[in-house]
Amino acid sequence: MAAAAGVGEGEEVKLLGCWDSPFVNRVQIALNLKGIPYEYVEEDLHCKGAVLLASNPVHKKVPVLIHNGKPIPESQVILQYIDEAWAGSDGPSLLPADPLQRAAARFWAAFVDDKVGAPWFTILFARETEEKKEAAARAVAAMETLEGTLGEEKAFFGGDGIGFVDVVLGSYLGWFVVIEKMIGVKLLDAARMPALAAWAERFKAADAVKGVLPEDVDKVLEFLQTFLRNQRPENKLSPVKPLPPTPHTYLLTRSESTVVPMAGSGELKLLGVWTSPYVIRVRVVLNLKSLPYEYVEEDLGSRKSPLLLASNPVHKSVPVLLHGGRPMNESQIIVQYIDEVWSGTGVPSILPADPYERATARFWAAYVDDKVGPAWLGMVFTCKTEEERAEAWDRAVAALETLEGALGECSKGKAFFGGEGIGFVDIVLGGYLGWFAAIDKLMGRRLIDPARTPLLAGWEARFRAADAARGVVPDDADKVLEFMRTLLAWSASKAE
Ligand SMILES: N[C@@H](CCC(=O)N[C@@H](CS)C(=O)NCC(=O)O)C(=O)O
Repeated sequence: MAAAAGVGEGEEVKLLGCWDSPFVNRVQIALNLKGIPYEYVEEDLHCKGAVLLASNPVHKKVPVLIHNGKPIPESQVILQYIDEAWAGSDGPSLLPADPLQRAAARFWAAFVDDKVGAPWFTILFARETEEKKEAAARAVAAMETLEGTLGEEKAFFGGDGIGFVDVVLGSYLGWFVVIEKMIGVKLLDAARMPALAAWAERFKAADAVKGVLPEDVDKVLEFLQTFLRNQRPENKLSPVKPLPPTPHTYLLTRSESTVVPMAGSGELKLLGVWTSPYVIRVRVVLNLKSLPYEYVEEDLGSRKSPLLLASNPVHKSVPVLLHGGRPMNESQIIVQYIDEVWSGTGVPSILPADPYERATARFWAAYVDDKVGPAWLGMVFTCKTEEERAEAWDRAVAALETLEGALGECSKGKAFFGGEGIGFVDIVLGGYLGWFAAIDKLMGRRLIDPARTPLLAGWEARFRAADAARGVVPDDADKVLEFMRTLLAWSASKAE
């Protein structure tokens, strides 16, 4: 496709992909929208090329975008990178300029991969038809929520033109037809979801989309069958992991509502729970930016506040940040929102300015929630046996070892993942530290063991000592364990 004015000269853009992958297709659509010429390399996922393995050593998945030799994996990270690295192109912006609208777009894009993408994967790879159908029902419920979000008035989720959510959701459209043929379930039923059905037609007709999505249903089905037949145990596909479930079943064991006294305006309200890693992140970043906020401790057991239910109707989880009464949800998204609204001279930045460094930070932050989050939930709440708990421990340790390497690379010998100061990855990982100490006590071993991960051990001490973390990251492991036991007892009594 032709390059837009000023785009592409002297640039080397390569995309490692697989023709039927929605994650790859969305990157192709974004590059087309921006008018960025690129070289496309088709990967054989059963015999991955050396370049793919070297450029995405952590996940070994497509897509990987390689821009002037620098690799960027993970489709949603790539989309944001494209938007930021080619901000000056003639092509449209994927994310809106307004921080609140950006937060909303990020929220719905995450919702799509969590609630439509994860079931999509189960429909493809589960053995039993029953399991496939259950996953399809979950995806349909999510599509109905999206129908309500899109509404009648807008041509696209992005407004008049295709935006971030359109690209993320639209990339699954080719597969919807395949799924209908496979199990007879319509994920997008025009009778029940007229707005989405009309949206899908508009999306598929766009120049940037034409020729990208797989259209030949039988070819896709045949490719999938061959794929499943060839799947050798040592080369098993790793499933698309849903985002770790937000622990909205937390039971509150103490109630407090405080105004944290600090300089600045008073229009921020945070709904939280004191032990939640996700809430702690938001509190740390508010402290880093010296923003005063009202903190409201929620009772998440059976008495979620009406304000919480009204301001996070989709997940009903904390944290919720209300800024001038406008709510936003999901900790990583809230942290980016705060960073975007309160930026400028003298204010510490959470994400770096350089698009590639931003993509790297987003990649590692997603890694933490993908790998550390579920292991933490398992060890503390969901594992039923000692064996299961030991497996979750091993997964957490393996992830922390990978993060030890990431810390070395990102910090370039400085104190934090973010360099001299606390950055995005520091905040995301640091939110778990109170729980790590509690787990250490429970298991009689150290998760961040100075002998195994010396860099992380030094990092933990520095993070805990930072003004922004003090009083926010729990330092009393016994109290955290007491919280855990109360919660488990409450869950057990509910189950009886
Ligand atoms: N979260 C990733 C998912 C990418 C993904 O699952 N890619 C699949 C192809 S659809 C893959 O490369 N699988 C190879 C493997 O798991 O070994 C993204 O958004 O990029």
